[in-house]
Amino acid sequence: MSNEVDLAKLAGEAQKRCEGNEETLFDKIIRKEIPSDIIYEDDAALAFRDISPQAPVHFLVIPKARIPQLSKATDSDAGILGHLLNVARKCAEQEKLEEGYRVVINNGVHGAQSVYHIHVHVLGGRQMNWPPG
Ligand code: DGP
Repeated sequence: MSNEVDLAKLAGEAQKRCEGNEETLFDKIIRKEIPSDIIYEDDAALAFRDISPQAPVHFLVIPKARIPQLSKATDSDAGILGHLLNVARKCAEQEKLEEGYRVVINNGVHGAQSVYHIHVHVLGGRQMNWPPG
């Protein structure tokens, strides 16, 4: 199989996920069908440690009602999007990231998004570099 075909397949699969009709493993994490290290939960949001941490502290904040990605959000999602950032801030405080931290939302193929359930990455506990790769 050529590299172009592989890339096209990957893009097609990503596009399908972008439609937002498919569950992701984060829905299973919300329903506690997959174990995760949850650090915060309320009726609208969940925060849990990333399975593949890229910093001493690395957790994800997700809405319980799935929005597949930032570019699929609408103006009516402003409340939940704001809530995710508030949860990120409170969890960062709880995790004692007093020296600062990085907040990242990967969006779509060029953003290297791999799970199509919007999530806010919070990374801290070490000096971050800029620009990101
Ligand atoms: P992104 O590339 O922005 O879509 O990030 C998805 C993140 O989700 C990635 O950093 C790894 C994390 N992740 C994937 N599967 C699991 C899982 O089963 N449990 C947890 N805790 N994190 C996961």
